Amino acid sequence: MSFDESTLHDRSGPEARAALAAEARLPTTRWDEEVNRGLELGLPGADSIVDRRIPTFSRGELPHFAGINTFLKAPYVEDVGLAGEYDVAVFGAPFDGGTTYRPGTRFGPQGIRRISALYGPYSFELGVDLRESITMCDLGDIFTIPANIEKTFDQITKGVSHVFASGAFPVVLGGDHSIGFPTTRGVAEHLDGKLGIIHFDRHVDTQETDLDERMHTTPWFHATNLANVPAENLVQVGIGGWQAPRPGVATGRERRTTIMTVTDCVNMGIEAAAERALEVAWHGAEAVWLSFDVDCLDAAFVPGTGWPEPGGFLPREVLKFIQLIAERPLAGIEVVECSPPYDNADITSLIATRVICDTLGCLVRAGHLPKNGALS
Ligand SMILES: [Mn+2]
Repeated sequence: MSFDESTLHDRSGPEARAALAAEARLPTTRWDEEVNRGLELGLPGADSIVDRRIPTFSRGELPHFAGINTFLKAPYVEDVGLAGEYDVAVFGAPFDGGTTYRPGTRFGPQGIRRISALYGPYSFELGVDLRESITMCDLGDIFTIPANIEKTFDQITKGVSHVFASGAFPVVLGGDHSIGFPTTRGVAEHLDGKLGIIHFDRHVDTQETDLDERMHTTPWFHATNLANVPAENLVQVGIGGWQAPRPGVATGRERRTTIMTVTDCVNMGIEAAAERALEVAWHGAEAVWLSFDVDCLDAAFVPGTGWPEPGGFLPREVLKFIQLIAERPLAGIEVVECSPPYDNADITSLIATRVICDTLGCLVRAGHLPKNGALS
C-alpha cells in the first residue's frame, strides 16, 4: 500500500504521527468482505437507509451493542475439529472451584465476551487491524465440572492440548488461577524442550495445597513439577502485599523462581523489567506461556476479582509490559481471576479484554501471528 508520509504535518506527537501513517497502510479487504457477507446473510437495509453497506439484520462488528457476544464477535465455531483453520482460537475455562475467597470467575468468559463487544479489531497506537491480519474463532467453553477440581483440570488440559496441537494460538478466558496448572500441562506435553512461564500476579501461587486441595493458590507448584516446565523458567511479575501465603514464598525460594515486585518493575523501568522477564522465561526454553492474573493491577482497576490487593500496577504499566513481552512469540495466553459478579461497570472484564487484544496486536506487529503466513 503506497502512502506518502511527507503529507503528514508534524504537530502531532511522535507516536500519534506514526499511528496515522500506519493506519494509511492497513488494507480494508477483510472489512469489505464482512460488509458484503452481512448484506448477503442479513438482507440489504431498508429503503430509507442511505448507507447501502448496512444490512437489515446486524451481522459482524456493527452496531457494537447488537449481536451475539463471542470474543470480539469472532465466529462461534461449534466443531472444535476446525480450530486449526484459524490463527487464533479463543475459549473459556469457566471454573471457580479453586477459589479461596470471592468466587464468580465461572462467569469470567461470559463477562469478557460481553464487554469485548465494545472493541473493534483496530488499535490506533499499535497500528494493527486484527481483522485484516489474522483469523480468529471463539470455540465456546470447556465443559468444567463445578464440584471436582481434578476432573476439571483433566478437561482443561485436554482442551488446551487439542487447540495447541491444532496450530491455532490458544487464548484461554478464565476461570480462577487454578487453571494455570492444567493449561500449561496441555501445552508442555507437545514440546520436546522446556516451557517458560511469564506470570503476572500479586500472589505467588506456588504452594502445594491450600485448604487441603490444589486451589487457585497452587498452580505453579504443580506446573513446575512437570519434567519440562522448570521453576527456573517461571518469572512472577507484580508480586506483593498482604496476601502472599508464606508456604508459597518458601517454595519459590527453594525452587528458585524469579520474583519481581511492582516496585522492582517500576524502579528498574518497565522496559528493563520486561527484558529481565523475557530473559528468565526464555532461558533455554522452546516456548513461553503468558499467564495473566488481573489482580496484578491495583485493586482500584479490578474490583471484579477473587483477591483484590492495593498497590498493584497501573493499567498503562502492565499494558506496556505486555506489549514488550509480545515482541517475542508466545505459546498462548490465559487471563484469569476476572469475576463479573464482583465487577463494577465491567471494568475488570474490560482490562481482561484489553490485555488479550494488546497481546494479539503486538504478536501481529512483531510477525509472530499469523503463524502460518499471510491470510489466504
Ligand atoms: Mn492473584
